[in-house]
Amino acid sequence: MPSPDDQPQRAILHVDMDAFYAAVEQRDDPQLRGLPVIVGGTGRRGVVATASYEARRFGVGSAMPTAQARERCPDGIFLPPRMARYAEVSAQIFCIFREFSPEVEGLSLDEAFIDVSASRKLLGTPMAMAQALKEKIRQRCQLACTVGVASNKLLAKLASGLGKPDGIRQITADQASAVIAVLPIQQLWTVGERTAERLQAAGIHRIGDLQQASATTLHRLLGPRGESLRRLALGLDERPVVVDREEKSIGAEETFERDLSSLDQALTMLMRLTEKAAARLRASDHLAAVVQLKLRKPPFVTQTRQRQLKPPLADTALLYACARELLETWWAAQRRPALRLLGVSFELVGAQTQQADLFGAKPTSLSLEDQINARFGQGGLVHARGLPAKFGPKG
Ligand code: TTP
Ligand code: MG
Repeated sequence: MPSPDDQPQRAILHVDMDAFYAAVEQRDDPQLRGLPVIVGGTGRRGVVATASYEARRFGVGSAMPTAQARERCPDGIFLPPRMARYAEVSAQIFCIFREFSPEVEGLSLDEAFIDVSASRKLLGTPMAMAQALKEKIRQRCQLACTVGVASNKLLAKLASGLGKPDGIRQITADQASAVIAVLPIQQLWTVGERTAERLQAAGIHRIGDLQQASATTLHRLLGPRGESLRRLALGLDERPVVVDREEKSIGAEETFERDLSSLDQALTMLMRLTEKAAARLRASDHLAAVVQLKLRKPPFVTQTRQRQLKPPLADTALLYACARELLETWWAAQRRPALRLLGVSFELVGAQTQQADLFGAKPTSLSLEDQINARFGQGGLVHARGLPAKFGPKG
């Protein structure tokens, strides 16, 4: 088998929308253009999802508590996220990505790798494609993005980071190790917080320090991973662009203004979340193979509990029964049980294969419950458990 080095160089684009949620808000409401717009949780414990570049000048950024963002940017315009709208715009930009190649790997709503190696004959150089892609997104969606251009995913992503905002940045293979040497090690793919701490303790702060470190040092610090990290530091990365897998999980979660401290409250919330997630599960024509709970207790400890479902299913009552058992077991094991956040999610398997329609009739994936909810809005028909205590059953 020829080594990757013998193969013709690949051409990979990494596209990332600029200040995505905030940019969509500014596009939809022209009065917001040019203003510091901050999208995120607006409640007491809200966290910033993103800030427009105007707001970033005040030091506001993703993951910052909203309260702190208000202090830094008192004249900011604070908006709650409109996820459905961002998902819609995301679908539009992904359609544009696929005009350049079918090899698109989405990383989030606003970010993807595109392997355009085979498109060069038809569409020109990778730089020309990056230019055309930006132009199409600007014309059709009135949004700005940044494109990184390189011969692998690692460099393409670092390139887009360097080109932000509203830019195109190419890192060629021969410039690679010099260009990325100055970047902090945290920007290198696979370097998380713990690895970074270990490396920093040994005086390795920048990617350049990693390039210089001896194989023995890296092996001592990171074991066999040391060598693969050194290759990444040199800008070498053979990972293929993996065309989008299907959605793997569906869920719903909520952060509470005040911690939930009674089991009854928690179960009511659990029913509501299960109902929401189960409706989405059935609409997507999938069954749940695993139920997972996400439990965050004060101050900020997040745990998960899960159970496999055999056979996989999509019935709200059965999913709730399973989720309820998980919650009750968790609750009983806590010294002072309280929840700051509760989430329920399902790992998916395709439904069609599981529910073959023997008679050739068009299968309807929506239960009566979902059809009523689709017709009258979510919440038209809910299980009594999910209603406020006044309406719901006891226990
Ligand atoms: P990013 O691409 O990381 O950020 P961005 O698009 O807002 O800004 P830029 O790329 O120009 O730096 O994330 C995309 C969206 O994901 C962002 O608009 C909001 C959301 N998001 C969160 O909700 N929480 C986070 O902590 C981050 C980083 C992003
Ligand atoms: Mg972005």
